[in-house]
Amino acid sequence: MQALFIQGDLRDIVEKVVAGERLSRNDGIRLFKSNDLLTVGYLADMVRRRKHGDRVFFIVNRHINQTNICVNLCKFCAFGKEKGGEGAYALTLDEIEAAAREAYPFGITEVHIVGGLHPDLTLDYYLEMMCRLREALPGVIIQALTAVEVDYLAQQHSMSIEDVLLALRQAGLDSLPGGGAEVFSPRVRELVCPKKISGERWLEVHETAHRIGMRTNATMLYGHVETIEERVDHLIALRELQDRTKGFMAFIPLAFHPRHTQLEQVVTAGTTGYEDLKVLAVSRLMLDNFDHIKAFWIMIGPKIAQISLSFGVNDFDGTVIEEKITHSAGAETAQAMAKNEIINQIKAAGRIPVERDTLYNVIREGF
Ligand code: V47
Repeated sequence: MQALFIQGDLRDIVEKVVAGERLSRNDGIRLFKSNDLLTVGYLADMVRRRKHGDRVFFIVNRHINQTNICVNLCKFCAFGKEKGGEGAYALTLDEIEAAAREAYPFGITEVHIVGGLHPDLTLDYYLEMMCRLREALPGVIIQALTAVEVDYLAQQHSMSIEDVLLALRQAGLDSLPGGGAEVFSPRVRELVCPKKISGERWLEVHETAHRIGMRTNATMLYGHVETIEERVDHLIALRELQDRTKGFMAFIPLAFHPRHTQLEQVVTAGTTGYEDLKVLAVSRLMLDNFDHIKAFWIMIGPKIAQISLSFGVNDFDGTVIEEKITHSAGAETAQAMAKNEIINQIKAAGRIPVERDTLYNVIREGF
């Protein structure tokens, strides 16, 4: 009821959120255009609290980027390299297994593996990767391969998306991460990632994963050439798919880092903390059918990630251990955050830390 006393331009949206009504495209645009960040955040916090109370999830995980060799070379990406180019690499399966084994004693429950579209890494490489990780790290969940990588394997082998996913699952893949979504608008894709699969195809891969019972995440790369309307359309496309499948677990907005990318001359600065908080909050409000909104501290920094816990976020990701994609593009954050540090950040925000696995099963609560 307290929210009803808020005055100003957003009053009708406040009433909708208090009543638990779905927000429209126009509401989303107005929220993004509003400079009343505290009201937007207050509303997102109200929704978060309804869904999760004081609990904030985190995960003990290890990211591995198997290769930076990529045939797409998107303009927003400083990580991708041409085959044979300076700094190009592809990890062997032994190296990947060793990296995962090294992290096992830290109590990881997830390995998160994404990389470039390497023309010579076939489905067999990935199937063996899954089998070896499954065997080497019993109980650890494998979240790997963006929709873009899954599509590339399907093209390489003239297979359907479903058959690729079924083969990978049989070998040990549990879940798809949310990368590669960028912004679905064809205009934006033409400007920043002309060779990448379309937004429709990205959604189709996730819909297929959901159909075979695989849970996935979703992202949006913001802070480059996209308009507010294109952001809202992206969120609504995700919301519509989620209405049909209920297969998404979390949404993670990704803050664009311009350094060393082909967009460096066009987008001269990274996102601001104000924008990061607004994107997280509006995402919470628009994605009413998503359980979790996740802050990836690697991209927005631990301080904004912590404050975002009062702006709609209920998941603080993660220990990570090693991150190459954002750090290639100038990220100044650390590579890893110790589990205790994450717990401290959450507690200092007045919340209850809950360790989860990839699928949001609770591992431990009450630290
Ligand atoms: O797909 C690439 C993005 C993604 C840049 O699913 C960039 O739980 C910022 O998807 N600046 C990979 N972002 C990371 C990702 C992710 C991260 C954390 C959790 C999850 C999850 C997924 O990073 C890429 C692309 O969209 N990216 N270049 C850049 N310069």
